[in-house]
Amino acid sequence: MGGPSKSEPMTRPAELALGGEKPYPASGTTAPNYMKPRNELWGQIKNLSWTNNLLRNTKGWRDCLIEITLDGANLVYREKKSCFALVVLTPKNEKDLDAVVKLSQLEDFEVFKRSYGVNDSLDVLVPPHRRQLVLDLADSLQLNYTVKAENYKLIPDRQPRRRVFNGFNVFGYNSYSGIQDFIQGLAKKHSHLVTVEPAGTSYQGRVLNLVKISKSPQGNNPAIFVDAGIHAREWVAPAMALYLTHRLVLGADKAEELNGVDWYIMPLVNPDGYEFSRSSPANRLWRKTRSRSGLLNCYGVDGNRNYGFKWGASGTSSDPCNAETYAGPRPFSEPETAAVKNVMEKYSRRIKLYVSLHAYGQYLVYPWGYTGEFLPQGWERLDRLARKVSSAVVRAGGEPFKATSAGRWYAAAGGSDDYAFGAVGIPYSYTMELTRNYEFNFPERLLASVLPRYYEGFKAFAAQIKKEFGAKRYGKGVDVLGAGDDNNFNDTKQVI
Ligand code: 0X9
Ligand code: ZN
Repeated sequence: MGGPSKSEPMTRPAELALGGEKPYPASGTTAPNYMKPRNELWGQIKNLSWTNNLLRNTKGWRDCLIEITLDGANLVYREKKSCFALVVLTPKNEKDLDAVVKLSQLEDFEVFKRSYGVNDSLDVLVPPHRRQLVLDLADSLQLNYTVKAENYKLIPDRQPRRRVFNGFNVFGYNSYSGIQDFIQGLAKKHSHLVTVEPAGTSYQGRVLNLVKISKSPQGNNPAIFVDAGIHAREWVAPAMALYLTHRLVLGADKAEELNGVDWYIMPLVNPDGYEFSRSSPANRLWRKTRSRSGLLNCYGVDGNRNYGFKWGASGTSSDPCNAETYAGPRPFSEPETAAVKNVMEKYSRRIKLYVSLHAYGQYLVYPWGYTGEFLPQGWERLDRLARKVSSAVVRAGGEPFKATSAGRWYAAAGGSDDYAFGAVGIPYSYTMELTRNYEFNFPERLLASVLPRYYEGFKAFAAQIKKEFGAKRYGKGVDVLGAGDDNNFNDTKQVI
């Protein structure tokens, strides 16, 4: 049940016929599931990985199904109009939550966002031929769900451009080259304040730039390191990193957040994936890097599973061809994550705060990410600062963040936040998931209202770093947890 029917075309000939592209299975192969008992439905879903593999490996799979038929000896394929549905399931109690967590572990659809708890939704993108099955399952589990979009729209709405710089819009989604021009332009114009350092090269050869903003030529200040865009489709993240850069530089005269604190910003960690996600609506939801897996014709590693701290311990996949969370062949296999690691290590003595920008859901999470069972020693500090930042954003008119450990939301190892905290010893480390509605398609026209609100959060971050690690505190024997200290022992049992 649920697998491909015998009349379906074979994979191999189709691959050849399509010049290496693997085909979609024909639709309509799944029998209706009305009133099926719960266990049988779970069983069906688990058996579907064969079809799922095909779907995920096919170019444009998220766009629309392609129907393949045999016409004599030839394979004929055509696009169908039935597209993917965005299904939002909201647990109303602990029992629902259990079911939702279980459902999110299945592989037959793409999880956009996991649920953190009661009243926080699980968002999944469901292919047309699996929609009925998923909805039946939700019904049988008595889950509250909505089909938010019947045909999920992949094209973001675009706005007339308000240009503040050559080819670059500070409240827009910019190209890699536009971003490069902007950064280089800033460094040229504000050379006393901004330096651009090449920190590595992406798999496809794009330069990974690190922007340093500092008022202190001696370079003794505590530092904040912000990166963005490790996940290609999360466009609002690099937009925020660049807005942060813009504000720090343009407001440098008055900005308290630059007095006594240095900033290192890597605005686009995964430019290959980013450009791929910009290349066509069918590629809009690309998440990973673009490295090619050894012998296989499969692409990409989830950069946020590729860091070398508890690598592969939880929430990752080892299948390069079939998962959004493939951890890579080994830790730091990706030049992009190796570049971030090198920055962390090079400036480890001074970096007191690391923030990795992502989307979406309005979460501000801290280590551990690899486990939901334990919290690190001193987690209260991390939690307190997260709440301060959230309050600052709320005061500016923004939405609050859910502050928690990443692992309590869902456990996933190999994240940059755990590496910064656990391996490098950076005392404050966060993953910040920007925006809540619109999934990955946060409209460009709304950037002008949300980015300045988030900036207030960064002011709160800076204030804390200054207070705790600022110049006056050095030399007085103040006992603070500094970089190089090992944050990886004396874990505290998770208190939920
Ligand atoms: O799963 C992730 O990598 C992050 N969420 S996202 O939707 N942007 O993909 C959360 C990472 C939290 N940190 C760790 N699990 N270490
Ligand atoms: Zn992300």
